[in-house]
Amino acid sequence: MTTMYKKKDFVSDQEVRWCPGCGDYAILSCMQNALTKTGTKKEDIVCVSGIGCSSRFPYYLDTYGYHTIHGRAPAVATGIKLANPNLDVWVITGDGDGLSIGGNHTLHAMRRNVDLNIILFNNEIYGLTKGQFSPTSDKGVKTKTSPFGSIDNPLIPAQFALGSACTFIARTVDKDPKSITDLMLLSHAHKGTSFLEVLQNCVIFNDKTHDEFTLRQNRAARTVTVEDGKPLIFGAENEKGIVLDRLDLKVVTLGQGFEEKDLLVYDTSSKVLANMLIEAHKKDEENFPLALGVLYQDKESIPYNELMKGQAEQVKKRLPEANMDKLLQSGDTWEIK
Ligand SMILES: Cc1ncc(C[n+]2csc(CCOP(=O)(O)OP(=O)(O)O)c2C)c(N)n1
Ligand code: SF4
Repeated sequence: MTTMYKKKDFVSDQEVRWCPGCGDYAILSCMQNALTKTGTKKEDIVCVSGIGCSSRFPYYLDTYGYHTIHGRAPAVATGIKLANPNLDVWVITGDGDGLSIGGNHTLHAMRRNVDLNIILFNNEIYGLTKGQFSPTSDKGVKTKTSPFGSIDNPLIPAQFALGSACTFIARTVDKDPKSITDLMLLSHAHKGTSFLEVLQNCVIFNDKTHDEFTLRQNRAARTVTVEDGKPLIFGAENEKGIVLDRLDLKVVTLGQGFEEKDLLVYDTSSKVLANMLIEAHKKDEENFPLALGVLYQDKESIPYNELMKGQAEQVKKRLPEANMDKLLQSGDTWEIK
């Protein structure tokens, strides 16, 4: 891979206005690192965001950037990519921005499979507006807008992406910079919409909410990192594994009737497996690990922008003499008097 830049080349001259200790800093730093490795020229990189603390990101990254309106970053980014498919377009959004007001826009960018890299910072709260619950907040959580405990079912971003026909879905945590950078690079390499969720800590309004999965000392026991062709194994001593038990997944302890060869081997091309892991964790969060890494990828994916270009070329060949004036005068026309 070509390395054209140093990390400092992607640091902007803007004063960072995130709270000290906010998880957003780690993600920004990983992005600055990742961009040194993509080989893309700075003038060909655009970072688009909506509204929220996370959406301040484009100011802090020294590339082209666009701080758009609440929830609409995927729509604006789609326009940018279709107008100039040579650009690397990154979308930065939060759980409130991308899944509440922007849920519709995120869904359609994904199902169309526009070649965008979406990074969703999931702190399970509205940070910028000072601590209201969001679509990913846990049931029962007490916030400024749920003083008696939220009665909403939380949305699981990776499952939303699976249901929206997204062709690349990954998940990681803000306390694992290597994994964030690696997954950003895999997102970038994917052709089509890539969706990377980062569990991010809001120190002010929802502190420690992901600690069970994000702290280094808990990660081995509480998460499983999936890899294509590798068995589902986890635990501080790699002593736990996941097996297929009829139509369900089950956690087992190695040496207690199960060996490594009995474990389920992950296949990133299987939506069924990705969904089973998500469902098993949802059903029994205490005992079933949270899956991290690339959960799903369609390696054959053809992005919308390529299909659009191909279709336009075909049509141009078929209709060489078409012109705008002729088009406007064609079909049913009315004269309004
Ligand atoms: C149309 C509109 N509705 C509501 C708001 C208020 N608002 C600003 S940011 C935000 C939520 C941001 O939450 P999230 O995306 O989770 O980002 P975070 O601040 O946590 O990074 C809301 C509701 C707005 N700016 N515009
Ligand atoms: S309010 Fe939360 S999400 Fe926003 S900058 Fe502060 S710590 Fe980060």
